[in-house]
Amino acid sequence: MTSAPRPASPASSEDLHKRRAGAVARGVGSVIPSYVDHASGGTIVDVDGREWIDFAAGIAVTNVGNSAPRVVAAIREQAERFTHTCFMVAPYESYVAVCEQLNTLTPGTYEKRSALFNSGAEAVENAVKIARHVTGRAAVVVFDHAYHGRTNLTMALTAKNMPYKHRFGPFAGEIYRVPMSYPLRDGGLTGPVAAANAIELIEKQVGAENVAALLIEPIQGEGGFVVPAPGFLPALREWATAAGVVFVADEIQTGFCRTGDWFALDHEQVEPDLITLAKGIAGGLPLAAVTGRAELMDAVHVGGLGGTYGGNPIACAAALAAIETMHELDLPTAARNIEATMLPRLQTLAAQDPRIAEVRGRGAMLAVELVLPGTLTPDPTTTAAISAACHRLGLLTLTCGTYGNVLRFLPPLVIDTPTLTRALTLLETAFTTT
Ligand code: PLZ
Repeated sequence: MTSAPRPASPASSEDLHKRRAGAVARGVGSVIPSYVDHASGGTIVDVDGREWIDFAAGIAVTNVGNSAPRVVAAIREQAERFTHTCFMVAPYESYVAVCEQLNTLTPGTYEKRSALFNSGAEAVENAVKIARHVTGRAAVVVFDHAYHGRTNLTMALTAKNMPYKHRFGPFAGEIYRVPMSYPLRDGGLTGPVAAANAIELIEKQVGAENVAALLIEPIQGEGGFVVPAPGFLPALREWATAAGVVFVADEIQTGFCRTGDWFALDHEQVEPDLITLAKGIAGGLPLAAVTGRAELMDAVHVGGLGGTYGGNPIACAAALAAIETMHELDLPTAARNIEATMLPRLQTLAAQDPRIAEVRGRGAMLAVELVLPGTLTPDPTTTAAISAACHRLGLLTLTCGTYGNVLRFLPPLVIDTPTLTRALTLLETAFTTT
């Protein structure tokens, strides 16, 4: 799985950081000040020769690892044949093959169609377009703590102001936000009760007959790895069916084996009408998709969906190779094994450290939420300090959450057990020394 070592770049991270300040817009941030030289299935090596254990996977993208052998071979082979013709101009097989794969792999036993795009935000935008077109309705219901992207429509769908929305409005209209099932913070409401509360708000404040789509992350990503109580998603699914509302699952962060199933909805056997996909789909290349019921997807007029680069041939070749790798290495099981290794250690840590209010997540999408001991008051300061301590120790962690108080762990699913175990020891050290 390791890429051939290449000579490190002659520039140091410090040099590159200085060059960056004069070239790259300040609004684009980076978690660490180190610049990458190469990366593999569980580690990143920077230009200074320092190794980092990767608990970010490029924000849940490199599920098959960086430079996975099949992915690299497929990219190389496709790049030599042709790099771009635009599927809307001169189509090619790999686009069709990716759609066939997605139609088979995603939850839902009905006939499906797919369309390919470049980014998660673009997939979400298109899912909303399709739902509005099909229903002739305008309203879109989203949830507290949701994250769906940074474009104008998806900023409106995203909950958190800083850094995503601040002074970037006005935002798209007809977006309505309702409470998410968040067991730690909603008093432990059962899934069906939390769903009934959300549904009541929708019916009273929006009107079911005005709602085109209900859009939800089955486990919230940027919003804090919030896992809804069991029964929440099935109850919303049932209501959407009865109300003629398109149920859209945003599995951009949870998809492609991350949670121990191919998709997070598989866990409660919920079938979406549309599902948005990106991130893990193509082993690191930019590709995204909307997959869904054939009668919804096919309702849009010819030419109504598309884009210059959507389903670029190199990205499609990478996706086919990444999906083959997921099968070959049985990555759903790998994600469950990561959970089996990590969860007991995180729980032991939580039992010893009163700042950890909860350990949660599923598969290789795990997190701890930090509070002031004895309260539920979020503690973003300690969270940032512990994450920074991890970075000093060589463990690349990310934070998330509306309150910035969740430390999340997203290792590549191919990470080997010794590296994973070493990472947990570093994490424990970060907690005991911060
Ligand atoms: N939907 C559920 O997680 C992307 C964004 C990080 P794009 N999440 C990481 C950042 O700060 O920009 C995401 C997601 C869910 C949609 C998206 C958007 O996907 O590929 O970043 O557009």
